[in-house]
Amino acid sequence: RKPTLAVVGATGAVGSVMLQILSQRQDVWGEIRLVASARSAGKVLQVRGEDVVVQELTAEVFDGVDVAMFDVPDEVSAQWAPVAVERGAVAVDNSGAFRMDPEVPLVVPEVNPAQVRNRPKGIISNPNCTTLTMMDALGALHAGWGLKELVVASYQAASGAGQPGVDRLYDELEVVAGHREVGQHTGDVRASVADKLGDDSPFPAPLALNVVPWAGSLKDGGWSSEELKVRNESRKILGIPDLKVSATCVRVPVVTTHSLAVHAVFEKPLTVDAARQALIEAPSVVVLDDPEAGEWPTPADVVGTDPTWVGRLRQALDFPNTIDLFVCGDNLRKGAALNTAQIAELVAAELTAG
Ligand code: 11C
Repeated sequence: RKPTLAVVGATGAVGSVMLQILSQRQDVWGEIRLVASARSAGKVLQVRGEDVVVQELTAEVFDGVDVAMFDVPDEVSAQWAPVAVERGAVAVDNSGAFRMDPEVPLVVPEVNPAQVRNRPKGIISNPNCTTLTMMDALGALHAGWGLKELVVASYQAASGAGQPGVDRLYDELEVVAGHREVGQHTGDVRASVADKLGDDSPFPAPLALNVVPWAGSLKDGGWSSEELKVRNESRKILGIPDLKVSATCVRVPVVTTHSLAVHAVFEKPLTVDAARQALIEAPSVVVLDDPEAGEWPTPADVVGTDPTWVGRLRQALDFPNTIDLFVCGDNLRKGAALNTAQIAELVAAELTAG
């Protein structure tokens, strides 16, 4: 029997991409059950070319389910993932609710696949999309040279804040489009956007014609929750508890695809050529790095693709054993839905093998 899958949060920004991914990958699933809040129950969505009616999130919906994926806010996962486990499912959770729980593995299949089986609570976590965007590349380099320190700046897309983030960016762009006087005086972007759209935004400042040095909530010392996730999750996935990490997370007016400028320091001496070769050989990394030809990854070219794209590889001029690079990845695919699907497929293979 092929295992039964439940997709909880099927109607959200990540859920919608999940349905495409499930329709495109090798089909390891028997029934696929789509689940969402009462508000979305009854909607008809397409997966694997078939119409499927969305069911309401209840305990009973997990009866007979082998694997339940959660693409929902932290508090919904915190409440419902344990319910799915009680009903007999393995939960694969894409929220932040369980990621740092020592009894919950945090898995990137290209980096630490064996951790999938280490799940005493029946829950496996999927990392934050910003962390995940650089993990395949850093995992490959860490395997060769031992990662010691990481300094990163992110350039995060609006869809990291879900469909409301995407809608807000498009609405703001519509407000400023064609107004060539806007963006030249202090506060004029903020005033035009607020005038037309109000202040109720997922972002703490206008995103159109702007960059916003903030993602998540305020934590001690002025850090954002997103920056602390990058630090803590990188340490856990790579298995380097004392990895030195400093992150600055920034939102940019891109719809989908997160980018990061990475400064990575290694234990052993490495050359750019050797690092490039290791990245070329890494299964899910594509190196696009020809500055003479003006070739490097950009979100506009990467969106909708599966790999981690790496470019701008340089030996840091003033730091030994250090490589600087730029990485881009679709935050809804490898950054969220694809990685969750890959984890779920590892569990399916385990269940099918008996
Ligand atoms: C963003 N990375 O771009 C966040 C969204 O911990 O799963 C994902 C938050 C999380 O806003």
